[in-house]
Amino acid sequence: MKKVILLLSLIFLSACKTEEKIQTPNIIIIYADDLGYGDVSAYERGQLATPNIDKIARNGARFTKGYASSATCTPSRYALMTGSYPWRNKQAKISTGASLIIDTLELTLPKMLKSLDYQTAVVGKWHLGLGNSEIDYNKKISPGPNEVGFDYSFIMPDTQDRVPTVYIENGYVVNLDPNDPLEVSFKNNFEGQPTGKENPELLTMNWDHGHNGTIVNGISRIGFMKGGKKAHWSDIGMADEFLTQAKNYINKVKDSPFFLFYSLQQPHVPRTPHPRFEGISGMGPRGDAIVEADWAIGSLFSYLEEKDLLNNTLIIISSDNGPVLNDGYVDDAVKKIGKHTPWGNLRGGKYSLFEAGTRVPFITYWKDKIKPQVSDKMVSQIDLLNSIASLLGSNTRSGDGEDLSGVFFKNNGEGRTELIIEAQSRTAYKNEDWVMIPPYPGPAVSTSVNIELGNAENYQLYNLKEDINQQQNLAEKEPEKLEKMKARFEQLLTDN
Ligand code: NG6
Ligand code: CA
Repeated sequence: MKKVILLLSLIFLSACKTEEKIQTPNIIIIYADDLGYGDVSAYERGQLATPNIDKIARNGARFTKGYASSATCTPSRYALMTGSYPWRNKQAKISTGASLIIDTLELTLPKMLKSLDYQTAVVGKWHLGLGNSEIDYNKKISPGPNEVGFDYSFIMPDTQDRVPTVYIENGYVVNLDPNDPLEVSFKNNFEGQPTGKENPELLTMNWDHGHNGTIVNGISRIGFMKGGKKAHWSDIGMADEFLTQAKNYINKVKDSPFFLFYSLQQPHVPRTPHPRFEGISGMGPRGDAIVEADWAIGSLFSYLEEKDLLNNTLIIISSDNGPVLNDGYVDDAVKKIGKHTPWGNLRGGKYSLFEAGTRVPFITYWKDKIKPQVSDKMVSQIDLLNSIASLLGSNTRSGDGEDLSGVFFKNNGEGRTELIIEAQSRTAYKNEDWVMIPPYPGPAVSTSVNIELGNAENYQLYNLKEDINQQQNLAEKEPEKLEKMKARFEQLLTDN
């Protein structure tokens, strides 16, 4: 009898072990664009309601110290995709058109997942560059997402405020009529093409700074563009388009494990929520666009439920950088903000080395696997590659990421002790509750966007535990701490 019990328990144990080993959940990273720490109501800091994100947050792990690598989009995306610090790559700056900034030989999250037989796709904003130097949009555009690990791509190439205003599917401009070739330039206008600068009477949304190039759908953009009329996207239809593409992809590949990078354009400028969301937030288009994004996330979640995929799908929600109100268009974001605080209780915003630049909403959800929890462990998007690899039993690791699979997916373990954050090529160093910002030239406040950038003549040192809003510079009071942090920071910057 004892032998039988022993045998049975051995079988049971090995079954458990095997089960643990072969976990291959679908993985969906939902990545918002410029969504602030206080924009998600689960963070209990602002006035907006995001019930769908909240539902996922309440039933998963919600991180209060979750960081994007950078305070702007391209470098954060680079870090998320490669697990490498963006300041190591000189090209990892806000990208405009050419070229692809991920080397096709570089390790990426989708490549790692492909090695484990995942199907991989990106739907939505790309903004990691395309092609090599010049792009001919009338031919296959390569290299791009498909050359760095994605089996399928349906993307907005850069940002909603940049030309070309077309979608690209697996390297080809969608709906392009060969008789109406698409030409793009970031230097000169094409003859006879109206611009926001010269033809403000054609605009339905006024520009405030920059953004006065070619007009598409009544909105002038960064850069110039001619032709390709049939291919122009509908700004108000963008959320629906990305959602439909995401669902179609899931439906197509649902029988094998898949990775979907669902990269939303909201609430980046120009904010163009579908008319059914217009006025819904009372905060103008920025608030409405966030409500629209929240709706899209809810719709995707329901779709997973409907297709019986929810049990086996790991969902990660975050944002590429902190919030900004006026990012170049006059759209009521400032006027109608009321008591809402997109930056939560943090200082700064997009472009800033202060906390609100990089500390963003960060949620992991896996039904019945991740227990509901609010975690104050320090985590960064740069860690997702290594952590997902570890969860799936892969030995692949990037150089700069940490394996935080416990913290992210198992409600256990420790977070990071240190992290370098970046904002427009400037870097700062965090260690536990401390953050040290080196001196940088340049304005303390960017007047165009009205955000404190973190620039100062002297070193800044803050203790976030006691001073989350970074009001007390302790650099003079704590010289030893400052020196220690400076030394470690220098060491990290020079180590490879
Ligand atoms: C800036 C744009 C800003 C936005 C940003 C990129 C101007 C004056 N400002 O250069 O509007 O497009 O680039 O944002 O052109 S990000 O979230 O994609 O990094
Ligand atoms: Ca962004």
